[in-house]
Amino acid sequence: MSSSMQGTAGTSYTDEVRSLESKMQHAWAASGIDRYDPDSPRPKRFVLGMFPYPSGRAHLGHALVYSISDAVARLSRFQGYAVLHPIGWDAFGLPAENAATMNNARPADWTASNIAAMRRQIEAGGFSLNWSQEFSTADPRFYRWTQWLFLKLVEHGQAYRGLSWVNWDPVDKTVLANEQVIDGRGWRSGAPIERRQMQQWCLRITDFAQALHDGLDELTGWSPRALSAQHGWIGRSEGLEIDFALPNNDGALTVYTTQPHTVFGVTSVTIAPDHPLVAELTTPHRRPEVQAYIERALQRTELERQSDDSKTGVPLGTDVVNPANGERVPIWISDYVVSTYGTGAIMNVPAHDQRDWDFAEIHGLPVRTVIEAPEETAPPTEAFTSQGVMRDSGCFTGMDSIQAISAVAEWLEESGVARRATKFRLRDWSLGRQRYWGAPIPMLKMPDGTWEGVPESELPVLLPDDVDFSASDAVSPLETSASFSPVALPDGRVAERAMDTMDTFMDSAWYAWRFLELSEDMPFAPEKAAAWTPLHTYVGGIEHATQHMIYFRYISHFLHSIGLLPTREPVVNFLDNGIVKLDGSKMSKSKGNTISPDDIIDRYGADTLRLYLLSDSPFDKDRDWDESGLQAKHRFLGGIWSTARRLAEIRTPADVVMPDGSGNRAVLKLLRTTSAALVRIADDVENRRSFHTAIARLHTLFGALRPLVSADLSDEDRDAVAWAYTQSLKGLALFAPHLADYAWRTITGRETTIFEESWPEVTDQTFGRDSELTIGLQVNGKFVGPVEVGNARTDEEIIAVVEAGLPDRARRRIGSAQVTDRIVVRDRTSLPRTVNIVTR
Ligand code: ANZ
Repeated sequence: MSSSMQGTAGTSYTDEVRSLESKMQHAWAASGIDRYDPDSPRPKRFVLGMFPYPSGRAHLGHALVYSISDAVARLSRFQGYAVLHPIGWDAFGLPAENAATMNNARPADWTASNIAAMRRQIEAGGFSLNWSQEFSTADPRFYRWTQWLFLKLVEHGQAYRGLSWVNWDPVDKTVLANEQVIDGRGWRSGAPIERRQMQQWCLRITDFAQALHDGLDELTGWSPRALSAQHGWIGRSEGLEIDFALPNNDGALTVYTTQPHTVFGVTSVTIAPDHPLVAELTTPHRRPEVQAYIERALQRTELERQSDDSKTGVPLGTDVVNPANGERVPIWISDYVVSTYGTGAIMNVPAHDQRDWDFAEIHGLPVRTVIEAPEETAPPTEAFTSQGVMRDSGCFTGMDSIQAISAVAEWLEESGVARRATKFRLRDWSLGRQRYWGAPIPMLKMPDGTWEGVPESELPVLLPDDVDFSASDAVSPLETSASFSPVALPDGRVAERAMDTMDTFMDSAWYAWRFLELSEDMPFAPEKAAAWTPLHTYVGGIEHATQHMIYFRYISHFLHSIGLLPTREPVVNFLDNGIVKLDGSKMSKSKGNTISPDDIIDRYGADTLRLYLLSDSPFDKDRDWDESGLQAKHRFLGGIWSTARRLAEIRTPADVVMPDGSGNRAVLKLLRTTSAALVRIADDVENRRSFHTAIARLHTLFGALRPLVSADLSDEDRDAVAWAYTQSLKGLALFAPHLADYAWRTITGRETTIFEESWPEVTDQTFGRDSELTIGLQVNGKFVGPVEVGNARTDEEIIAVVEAGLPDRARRRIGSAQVTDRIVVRDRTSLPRTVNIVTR
């Protein structure tokens, strides 16, 4: 056989790959193999990679996302599912608007040309996408339904106008998005940004906080890191609200705590700078200092305030009474207490809370220990936050601190000064954006000042064209349009339109369902949703594990509550991929360290790129770009390209049939290897989402096939090899579909695609089991010799075989010690390699 890259007529895989891939893509398009068949009688699967934002260029992250979704989609089709694997464009957003301001381009044109460029790039990847279902969220035929959804939210009491913080540019007199604030200054004016409160449209996602929290228990197909991000964002906490009486019996200040047992250690109470009682609780001589502090604090975002450890603050001059011991303690304000969580007021226990410790240290407040550390020696240098024994705590002194939590809580409750409370970190969703390139909020302000929804029949509320992006005195660009607002009502009155557009997270919170059906009459049909949802697999970066995935879940819960979706939870399996780095850092245009997928596809083909991106390490780990690894994948594929052609020379291309077995030991072994590998590859992709091990198995498998392709065999055995080869191509087809289909056609002589075939119905017993496995035996990690385990493969089988025939050397090593564990160690293709017997 010639060198791996050389074909018969002196051509090579590298020379041929571009035309081969484009031929396959044309054949797929012509045959309609990737058609979406909404009414298919087959079981259904909806597989989706997060839709791209059309920035202008697709990057390796996109290639990775669709390589993952495509592997799942293609395996599902082989397994007999009808598959929906669509793509669209998350087309609204600020960059289009910035381009409009800078280059005088229309956001719609800028976006459309970016979509056209990126569509070409993504098409070159050869993903089995349902392009028939493509849409852009900036298309009025889509955003009309985003507006419809908003009206549904209004109808069901989910939307309201509330105060929300915005970034105000005092020179341009406009609201800026967070991305437009650079080092605290406006991106165009350079002016220091002020934080201001403005009336905005908000959504009551907090109504669903408990349901969103509870739903997480169902999500067994999500990674622990994604679930923990969701838990953190929703932030459910159970605690106690405790009333600290104000002087002169003038009501109470209520604090929220999760550690009620520390109440005897309180040495001050701190409230948020924007707590409603600040003014009332500030004594006249403290007022100037308090006022100055509040002004400074409110210029900072909540995030800045909480991540900062300077722990500034000022006292208000008033005391409150600790209900546990009747002691008076001073009230402070500090910006590490946020007004939007709990009650916006906390009891400070410096001895047992590190933030309170730091605060007390800076401001010279006393520290009072009420939980004794088990081995206390020197005076503490930080807060003690573990379990211990209560002290100086009235009748609770001497009690274990964990038991004291509920004991103290009950006592305070019974005394009528406290109530149990459940709190969430989740805040309502402030939806309004003072931006142009988004879906206009379909609301009208009536002459009497009340708000009404635009009638459904008048949707969409179109974005106007007559907008001046350079006007620097408008809160929102829509205000510069003469055609947009006001509007004459049928009854002769005149109403003003809402001038804001929706946060683009609203588009991505429901877009998945639009793929089901691009209807003019409804957002999507409930029957289609009943048949196709929830998403079986959703692929995207872990950075979306909070915001997007929270909003997506919220809107799905909402749509379920009004009967439009069959399940609350939108996503069964969430595959959160890692990122592709260059020399250890994230690729970015601004750093100039990017690798273009186009360039790689040009040189090596899409199959090489796709196989490479999923090989070697788990898909959810970050990986460093390595050209030599890429070339190794290219050589591997080149080897398959030439052996497939070689097989077609030796054996006249013809259909393949599954053999019964073979009298030839090597061929029989190959059949066993092939069927076992295919079972594992399907399991890797379907259940373990372990694409890199599936690819490692393909390497082993094609390595075993190769020598047999040109071996001296009977016709029957050659046919058996051809069968094994073509079935292995189905495994390859999940990652390198072009070459797999090309090789399939070459070997079978068919004009039809491999993707019309089914996954082979084999088990790892189909050809009997290979009964020759030998593995290493260890005692306490020390090698004692090889053992024959015959055809045992599961942990239990292997341990049973090993125990039954324990070699003398192992017996001597174990001696009279007690065996505590037996561990089967597997290689990365999960074949057993070693058994380790562990003794006490
Ligand atoms: C007294 C105490 C003693 C606390 C102690 C902790 C340890 P999670 O679990 O996240 O809900 N807290 C309450 N409201 C706050 C607010 N608006 N801003 C900042 N901090 C606030 O956190 C609850 C704890 O966070 C509460 O329990 C309170 O401090 C603080 F040894 O109360 B703790």
